[in-house]
Amino acid sequence: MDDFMNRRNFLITSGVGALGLATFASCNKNQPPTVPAQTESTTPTQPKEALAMTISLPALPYAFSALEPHLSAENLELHHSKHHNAYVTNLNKLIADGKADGQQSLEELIMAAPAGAVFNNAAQIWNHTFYWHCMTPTPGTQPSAELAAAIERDFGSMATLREKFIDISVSQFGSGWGWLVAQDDRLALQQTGNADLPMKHGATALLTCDVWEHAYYPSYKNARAAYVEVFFDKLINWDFVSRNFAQR
Ligand code: MN3
Repeated sequence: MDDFMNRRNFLITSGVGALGLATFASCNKNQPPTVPAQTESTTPTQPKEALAMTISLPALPYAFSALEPHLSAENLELHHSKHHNAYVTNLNKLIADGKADGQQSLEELIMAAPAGAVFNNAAQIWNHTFYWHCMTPTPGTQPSAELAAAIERDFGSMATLREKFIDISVSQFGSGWGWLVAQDDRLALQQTGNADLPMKHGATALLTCDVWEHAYYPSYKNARAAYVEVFFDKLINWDFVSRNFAQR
C-alpha cells in the first residue's frame, strides 16, 4: 500500500498565478485518497477575477488494464479519461463562469449546491474518485474484524449483504449508484440516482458501485447484474471499505 493510497485526502489544486500552487485537504472525513496536484498555468493576461480554484482529475490508483479480465482497459480508460474527466472540465467551466464558488472544497460545493449543474458535476467527481478506490487489482482483501462484526450484526451474514448489495445496485432504475453506508452507527444500503450521494442524506459512504451504463457497457454490454456480481466478488477493496468504516 503506497503513500498515495494511505493519505485519504481529496486535494483540490489552485492556480493562483505568481503565488504558485496552493493545495488543501477538505475536512470531510469520508474522502477518497489524495490525488497528485496538477499545476494550472495562468497566463500573464489572465484577469485577477479568473484566478479561482481549479479542480484536477485525480489519477486512477492503478493502471487502466489492472482490473482485467473483470473490467477491460478500454472500459476503464473511457470511464476515467472521458466520463470522469468531463465532470472535472464541466465544473471548472462553472467556476470560471462564476456559477460555482472556486474557493469552496468539493464537499462544500456538493453540500451547498441545489439540484443542477454544479451539484451534478461536483458530486460525480467525488463519486468517481471514491469508486476507483473501492476496487483493487489485489485479490483476497477482507473486511476488518470490526467491519465483519458490523456486517454480521446488521445483515446477518456477508452472504446476505452480498445478495442485498447486488439487488439494490441492479434494481436502481436508470443511472445511479449502489452504496454501503454507515448511518446512525448502523450499516445500511442506499440506492441513489444520477449524481446523488450519501453525504446529502446524512450517511457516510463506505463502498459504492457505479451502475451508470458507461461504467460497464464496454465489458458487459447490457448485463448489469453480471457486472455487479463480478464487482462484489472480484474487485472490492475491503481494505479501503474497512478504513472508511473505522473513520466513519
Ligand atoms: Mn461513472
